[in-house]
Amino acid sequence: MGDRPHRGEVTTVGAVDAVAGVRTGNPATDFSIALLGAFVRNGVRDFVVSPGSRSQALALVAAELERSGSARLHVRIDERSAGFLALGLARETGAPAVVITTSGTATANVHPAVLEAHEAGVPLIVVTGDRPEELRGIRSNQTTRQDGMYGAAVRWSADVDAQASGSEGSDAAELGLAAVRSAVGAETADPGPVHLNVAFREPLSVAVPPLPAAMAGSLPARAGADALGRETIAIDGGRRTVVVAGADAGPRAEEFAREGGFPLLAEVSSGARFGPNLVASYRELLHDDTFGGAVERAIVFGHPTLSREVPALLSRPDVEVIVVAPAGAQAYNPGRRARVVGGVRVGDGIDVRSPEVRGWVGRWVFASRRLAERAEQQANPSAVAPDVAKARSFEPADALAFATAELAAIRAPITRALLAETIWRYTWPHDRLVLGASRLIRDADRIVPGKKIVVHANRGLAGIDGTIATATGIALASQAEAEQAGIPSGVTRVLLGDLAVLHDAGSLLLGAGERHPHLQVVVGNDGGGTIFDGLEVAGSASAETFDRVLYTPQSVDLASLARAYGWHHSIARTKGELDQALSAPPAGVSMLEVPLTR
Ligand SMILES: Cc1ncc(C[n+]2csc(CCOP(=O)(O)OP(=O)(O)O)c2C)c(N)n1
Ligand SMILES: [Mg+2]
Repeated sequence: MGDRPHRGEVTTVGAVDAVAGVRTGNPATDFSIALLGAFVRNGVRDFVVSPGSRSQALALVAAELERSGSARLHVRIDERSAGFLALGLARETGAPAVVITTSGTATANVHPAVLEAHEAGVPLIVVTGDRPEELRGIRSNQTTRQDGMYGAAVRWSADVDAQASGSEGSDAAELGLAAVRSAVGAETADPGPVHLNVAFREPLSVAVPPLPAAMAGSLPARAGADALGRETIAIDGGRRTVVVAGADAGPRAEEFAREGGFPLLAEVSSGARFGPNLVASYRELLHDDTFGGAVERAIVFGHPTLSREVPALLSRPDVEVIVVAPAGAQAYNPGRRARVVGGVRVGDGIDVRSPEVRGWVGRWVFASRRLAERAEQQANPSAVAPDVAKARSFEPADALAFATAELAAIRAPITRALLAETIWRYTWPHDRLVLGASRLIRDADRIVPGKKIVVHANRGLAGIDGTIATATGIALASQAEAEQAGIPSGVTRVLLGDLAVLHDAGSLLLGAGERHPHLQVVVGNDGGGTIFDGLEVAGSASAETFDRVLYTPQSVDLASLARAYGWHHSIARTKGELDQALSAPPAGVSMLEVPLTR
């Protein structure tokens, strides 16, 4: 979520609009109109519905809100897909997306997305349909203990009787506002998921009358870090300092590093991997005594998860660690010895033009560029500038040598580093890049250069689940918002491994009438989970056993899988094919398969 600003100010429940006045006489439907109307008035734009009987009133009202132009509706039969889709929508917009499910196991399928939202601080509102108290605990059909089922992962949960608060509607509206305020952290500065478990009695709904356009209001503002008791401190000079930017650190990390003249060690999904102070090859340099060994202070933004070197640095007793956490009750704190603050500013004692400051940051940046050039040459030998003299020569031998070299470059096989580097190169600011949990995100983190683009990754829990659904949500939200703003919308690409694709294959299902975003799923197919080949035990365990329980080989025909769901599929085996496929992704949804060697 980074520093994404929240839209506008608090809208109060008192501002009753036309939707809030609609009554049908059916408690379930009236409650649903009041609740969902309140969501829209308080900044919610996206509803994700999974079908079911108990939640029918909510689902029908959500459809009516879309029809009246008040909100966007997305329908998914699998609640796990629905949950991650909502997570992606919320990640991209900063506004809570609402997931609506029926009772029973449906509710548990949202749990993975709830956990990721909890750990990553993404606002999400889950509304689950349930039976009323008198039907619970007596083995009624499809009835279980849903109330409070997400435990400590939610910021707030409520068990509500739709009938008790339905006829008036004002209680439901209060509830909607309270849920949004809690999800965005309006009082707590601790955004995350919220659960409303709603008991509906029969008759479960009536036809929803056409609703007037709802008063689409703005989102409550998130509280400042002082709500968490965290102050903003001044950082002074005199200590050799680096800035570390982990997942979702946001552009503030880059700005602060630049203002203070600090080297910026920014992970690929930090939202801060750009600018003059960027040290892309930070891992190698952290191993080096004259760089990593010389660090005396680290200022951390976001949630670093991609390297072993950063936690090692932060647990060194000779390194002072300051963690900047303007939001989130739980702060990153390796070794529990960090000073956690709400913000930092550059103190008066720092002169960024002084030779010491410029020398320190300059050495890091220079060394990083040297390493990056070398890595790039290894990843992509053909990136070495073509021999232009030969191209211009009239000697047939020169022309042939040039053509042969160029052809070899186009036909070069694809490595992980080349794949990561190429996808990065084709991503522009109006595009979105989503990185799955795989060897590939780590390779990308090792090599890609600075670029100001929007990158998302579910690093809250780094699950391989829900990656396609999350990327779909990001694509739908970014493209809808661009369209609304009248600016060209780009493409969303997701780079992930084969097991992650198979884990979330169900999210390839876009039902009839559902929006197809411009989304390219890029699969690095190495036949299983090769990330585990990096484990120490890979060298000592029996190869057969290791493969069976960790690598978990698969040979699914991804082309058939994609086509079964109506997705375009293509394969890139060489650098030339990869360039072609990434530079012009087909309209709508497509899968690009890139075979990789183990
Ligand atoms: C839901 C979930 N289950 C299990 C894991 C453990 N895990 C991490 S990476 C991985 C395998 C990834 O394989 P693949 O997607 O093919 O990527 P590769 O590393 O091969 O590039 C697994 C099972 C996880 N992160 N999330
Ligand atoms: Mg794999």
